[in-house]
Amino acid sequence: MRSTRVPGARRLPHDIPLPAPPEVLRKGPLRAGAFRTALHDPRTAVVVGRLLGTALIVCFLTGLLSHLMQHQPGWLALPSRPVWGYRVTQGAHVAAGIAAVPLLLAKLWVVYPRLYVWPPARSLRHALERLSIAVLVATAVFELATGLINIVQWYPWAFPFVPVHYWIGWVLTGALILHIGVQLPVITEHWSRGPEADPRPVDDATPSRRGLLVALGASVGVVTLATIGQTVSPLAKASPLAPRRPGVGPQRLPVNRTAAQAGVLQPIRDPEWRLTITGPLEVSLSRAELLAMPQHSVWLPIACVEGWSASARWTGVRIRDLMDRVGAPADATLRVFSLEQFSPYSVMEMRREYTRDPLTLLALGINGEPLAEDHGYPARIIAPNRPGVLQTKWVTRMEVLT
Ligand SMILES: Nc1nc2c(c(=O)[nH]1)N[C@H]1C(S)=C(S)[C@@H](COP(=O)(O)O)O[C@H]1N2
Ligand SMILES: [Mo]
Repeated sequence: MRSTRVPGARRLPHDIPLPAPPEVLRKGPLRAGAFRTALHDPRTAVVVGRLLGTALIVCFLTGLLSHLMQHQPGWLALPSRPVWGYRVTQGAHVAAGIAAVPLLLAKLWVVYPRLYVWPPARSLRHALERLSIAVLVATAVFELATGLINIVQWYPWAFPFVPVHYWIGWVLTGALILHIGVQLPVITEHWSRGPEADPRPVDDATPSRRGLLVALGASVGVVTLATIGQTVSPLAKASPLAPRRPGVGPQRLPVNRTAAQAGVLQPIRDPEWRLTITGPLEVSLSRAELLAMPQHSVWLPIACVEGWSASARWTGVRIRDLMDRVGAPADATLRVFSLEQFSPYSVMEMRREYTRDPLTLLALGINGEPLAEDHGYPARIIAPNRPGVLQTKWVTRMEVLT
């Protein structure tokens, strides 16, 4: 092994020649030549950074969309088409988040020598810049970690995941934009490969940049393939790490929360179950009466916020037919109540884009069979292009809001 001193070993990613720390501190990461590989350079930081930045921006935009679909502001009309829209955007949200994990690890490895710049803060501006990096790293780690833990359905924290994941996403995006702004000169300078851009490995034990990027590409490929089958059905068998897979579950559809977990077994098995609809008029319908109404079949996906999705053939009564029964105005909003109580799924609202859509059903059957208890028996909502959390199961009452 050659033991040449790495040229510019104390020239860290900003290309700023750094003053040496005081003699007593020149140990460990603070000694000259502490970082032997040439891959802690700005070009590698830019190449990895733009991949990571792209993944994080995809996460932010798809996450924002998901938030708007779940908390629809009054001024925003949502499209109920394409029916698979949310399946694609939320699948992309989770896939980009998973791909961002190896990208973030690689990026942190490339730039971590900058932790040891000397002096730790040259000026107020430099100190603030370093603080913003601390916020960026902390929020990125937090978002990816909580997202991952959430999709495996483990909720070990004492805070509500959805609003915290959402608001930290804004902080992360702000810190990311600031970082891109501050680093813009470095980014533009190293965006394209320079003549001496691919540094030769220092010795046999250190990788080349190409080697690093190939390994990184392979890691992203493996984690993506191992999980993407949760939404891309033909790849389900190739995805051993997918928390849930299309086709696996009662009636070939995954279940998020079973009837037993939701504590609804007793009321849904009650032969006296009836659906009450209130509006200008009021009706109460048994399952047999609902089955006697015109039945429609639709092929629609359940697309869970946690990234899995699966299509099924749903059969039941059109929501707009039920609303007509109680004399609801065409643009009325519908509030739907589940038998499940004290849960975020107990009440759901649906505006006219969905209620008037001929594909929106009160489903009574799935894939040619009566709904399984875990899929919402005796009746559930299924609507096109909507987050799974709004596809309310075990419906008991609907209220027309006028
Ligand atoms: N009442 C009620 N409805 C619910 C849920 C629930 O826990 N309780 N889970 C929701 C979520 S998060 C999803 S993804 C879908 C899952 O539907 P499935 O179990 O029939 O596949 O139902 C939705 N409807
Ligand atoms: Mo879900």
